[in-house]
Amino acid sequence: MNRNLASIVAGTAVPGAPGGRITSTNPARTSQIVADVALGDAGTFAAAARAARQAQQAWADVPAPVRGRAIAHIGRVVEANAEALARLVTREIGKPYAEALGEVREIADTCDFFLGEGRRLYGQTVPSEMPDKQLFTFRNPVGVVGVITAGNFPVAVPSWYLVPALVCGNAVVWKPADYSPACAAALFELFVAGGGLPDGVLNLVLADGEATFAGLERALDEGHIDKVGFTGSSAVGSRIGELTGRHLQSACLELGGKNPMVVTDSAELDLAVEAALFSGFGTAGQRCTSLGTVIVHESVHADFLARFDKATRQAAVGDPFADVVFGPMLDEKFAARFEDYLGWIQPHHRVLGSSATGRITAARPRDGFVGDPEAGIFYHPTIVDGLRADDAIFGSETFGPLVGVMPYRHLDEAIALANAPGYGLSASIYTRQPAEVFAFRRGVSAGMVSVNNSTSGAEAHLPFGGNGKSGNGSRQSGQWVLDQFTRWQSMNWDYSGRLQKAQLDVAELTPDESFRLGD
Ligand code: UN1
Repeated sequence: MNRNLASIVAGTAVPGAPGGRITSTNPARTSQIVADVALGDAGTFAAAARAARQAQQAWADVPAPVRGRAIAHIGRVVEANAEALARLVTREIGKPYAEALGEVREIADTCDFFLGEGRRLYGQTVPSEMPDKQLFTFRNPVGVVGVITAGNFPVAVPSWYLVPALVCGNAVVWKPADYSPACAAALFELFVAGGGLPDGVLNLVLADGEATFAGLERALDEGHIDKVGFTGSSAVGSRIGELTGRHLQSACLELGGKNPMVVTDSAELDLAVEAALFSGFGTAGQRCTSLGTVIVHESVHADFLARFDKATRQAAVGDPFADVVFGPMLDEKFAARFEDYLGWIQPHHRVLGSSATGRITAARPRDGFVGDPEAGIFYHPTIVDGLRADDAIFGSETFGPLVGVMPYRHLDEAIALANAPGYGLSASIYTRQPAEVFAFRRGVSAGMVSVNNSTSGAEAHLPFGGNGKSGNGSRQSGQWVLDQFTRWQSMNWDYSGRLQKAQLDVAELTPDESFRLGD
């Protein structure tokens, strides 16, 4: 079914196509159109922020437990539509169907966590230093939240923003990736219908990147955006951080990763290989948590590499509705960028993992490919061994099915290599030695550390986020994200009937500090 989509502001589809028209196609079968899309422009984004501003106070006035009920209903309606939504994810961005179902599950998990938050959103009562005075803290919504998301997790990652933002009493303008508009429109409908959300509480803006940036700038100038949540590249994240910083705001930034996996000499190699395959090539290596470089102890380097090469050669690649490890690239623009990354391979590298590198075609076939490679945007999985610390492939995220491998001798050296690219999202270690686990945890710069587990597949209720080029230290998910979508307000209440001055009118006890116990 082909869909006609437009932005939705204050409950109404935006007429015309001020930002032009695009089509969204199936990357596994590029002749198949998934949606015709009328794009909005900067004005659409600014109008959506105005509509959200108008709707926000009434939404904040809805008692938090009732907002929590809305989240509960959204979770149930997402579950009831799980297969349809997962099928759409697979059709629009080519994520294998089993993974797409997992992605939908992550929305329900997020709703399950936050539905109870409507009944918590705890503040504190705090003792005062003076009598007949009481201190309190309250969580207030920040106001209007602008959410800008990538399309590699077109429904789960947006829910990480939308669910807590809404339960905390904020109104939202959501701008999804321009290559996953049909998934976005479906999720938007599930939220609005399932949650019974009043018009304007959640608004959808379909626009390209530049129009979004201009619209965000305008909305910030007009004072209609109070917080930005952004998931995407480090380059765009730093532009958004700069723009919001000028407005004295700190955005919630979830950016790229160059995620290392350290395989020590005590590692169970087959487990490490399975994890490298899943996190290196799952979603065709297009997760922010995808494995970047395997840093493997020199004594097991050759053995690990041989096993990893074998497993990668045997991995099923192709039709994402079949049982495959990975399907197509998300969109042509990611394929074009991936071609650039392949150009970073140097003569000193050894390339393994498939029968060829680059796009899978009749001339460059992949053994065991499932389906017709030329119908879509499919790439060979590529292992690049022999990385050096000054290689571009070592230092930068290479979004796509490419994993680097390099040896190390001492754990300190492995930790330094893990941190060297300057990202800090997810890092993993395979070892049987507790001392190595804790040395790694302490030394590695990542916000998320896995022990005997891959770099991807974070659970939806632990703090998610990174440091360095991976983000500005903000964390999503679980109780930690509440600090992104609320502001603490403190209140003191003096009922003594006089002006008691803090720090001045405070009773002092008189200790005897020279006191010593007798023998
Ligand atoms: C992302 O790629 O932006 O941990 C998020 C994982 C997923 C989320 C990835 N649960 O791999």
